[in-house]
Amino acid sequence: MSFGEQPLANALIAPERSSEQQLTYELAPTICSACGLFQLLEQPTATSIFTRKYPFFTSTSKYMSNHFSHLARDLIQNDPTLKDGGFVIEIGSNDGTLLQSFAKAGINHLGFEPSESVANVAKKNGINTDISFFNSETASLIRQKYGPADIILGANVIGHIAEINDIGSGVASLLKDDGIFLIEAVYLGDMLLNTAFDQLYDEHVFTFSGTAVANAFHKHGLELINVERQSVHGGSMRYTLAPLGSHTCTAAVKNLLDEEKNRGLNNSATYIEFRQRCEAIRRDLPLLLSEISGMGHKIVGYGATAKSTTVLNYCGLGTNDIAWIQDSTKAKQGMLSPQTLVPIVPPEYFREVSPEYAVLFAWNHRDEIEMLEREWRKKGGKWILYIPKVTVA
Ligand code: DWN
Ligand code: SAH
Repeated sequence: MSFGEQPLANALIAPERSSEQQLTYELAPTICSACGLFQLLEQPTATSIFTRKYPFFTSTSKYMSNHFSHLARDLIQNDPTLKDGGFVIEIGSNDGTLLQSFAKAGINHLGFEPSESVANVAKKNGINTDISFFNSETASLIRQKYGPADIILGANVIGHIAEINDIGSGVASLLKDDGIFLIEAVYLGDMLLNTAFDQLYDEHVFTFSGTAVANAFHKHGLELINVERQSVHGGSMRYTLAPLGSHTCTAAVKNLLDEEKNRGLNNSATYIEFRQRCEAIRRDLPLLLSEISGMGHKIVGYGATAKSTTVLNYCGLGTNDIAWIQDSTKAKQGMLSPQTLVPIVPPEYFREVSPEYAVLFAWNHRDEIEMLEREWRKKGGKWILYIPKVTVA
């Protein structure tokens, strides 16, 4: 299916450059019937996406910071040798939110992070960070310099890298014989179930299922040994992989692969229904917005997410529909949304204006945001939701 021409989801525009032509590509996902890998047909280059201005900082969500500190705590508890000369590597370490727990525990660590904007924050906080893309070449340089890793982590990043086979061989060569490779990512099954089409954008080259992850890494000698559902980012999966035969495989893996077969994750009918539900949202959301603004109410956006770029461009929405978007990220404030040029403002402005309606583009962080915006809700502030379908709450 196609979501049309789209700009890069995080390519925010400085107001003085708003008349310049922006890079666009066709957002057209498909699924490989042989290996089950759900993927984008057209993929803009990684160097055009992950730049020195990349504006997404993991630490903007307290909930995500907690999630990652729990993950680190569990890994450290499960492997007491880590504190004794162990080595943890993170791919896509961003501002160091996850690695900081290992650093605090005195564990050798290294993050691969190509986007300078976020990597520099991690470095400033004392997190060892290599400002480069992880690939088989950089992996081999690190192995020569520091030796193999006990744990390689990749949260919301492995599906961002088009050269998945190069990643597989890089990870396999950098991991100890009894090491583990842990991936966390938005889960294809949840994306389909929730009609969360806004999880699709240039950075998400692949949206993983258990079946696809098992197939993709098996050919590099890595076996899927465990899977655990996570509630974060609207429904994610944690996949643990290890060198073939080094660990026992849990029943959860077989259960998930069976479930995916039964749910028809590899059947075209599943995707035809998904497309119909996406098209219903594309029809209903602009209608609801024009109805509400026709009654004289102000509508804004909440969270200048990567996801919002897909929604705005797919549904043909712009400044006539959404006055501005509030976002707590300093680097996003004062910028304009890609292609649609909606201004991004700080939270203080949201609270001052107290608009009647806000489209919740950061719907994956709803619990956290409801707590923050209690006062606004008490005053009658309403969310416009579009996932799993268009509603007012
Ligand atoms: O995979 C990816 C995920 C992890 O992060 C990346 N490819 C890009 C990015 O996607 P996103 O922009 O859709 O992520 P979030 O976490 O949904 O973005 C939330 C946005 O909302 C941030 O810009 C921060 C902002 N925010 C806010 O203004 N107030 C967030 C919270 C929690 C808040 O209270
Ligand atoms: N892991 C963090 C960040 C996710 S955003 C989290 O879960 O919140 C994706 C991050 O991966 C960005 O910071 C981006 O710069 C980085 N990235 C993209 N390609 C990469 C690669 N090949 N190697 C390492 N990091 C990469």
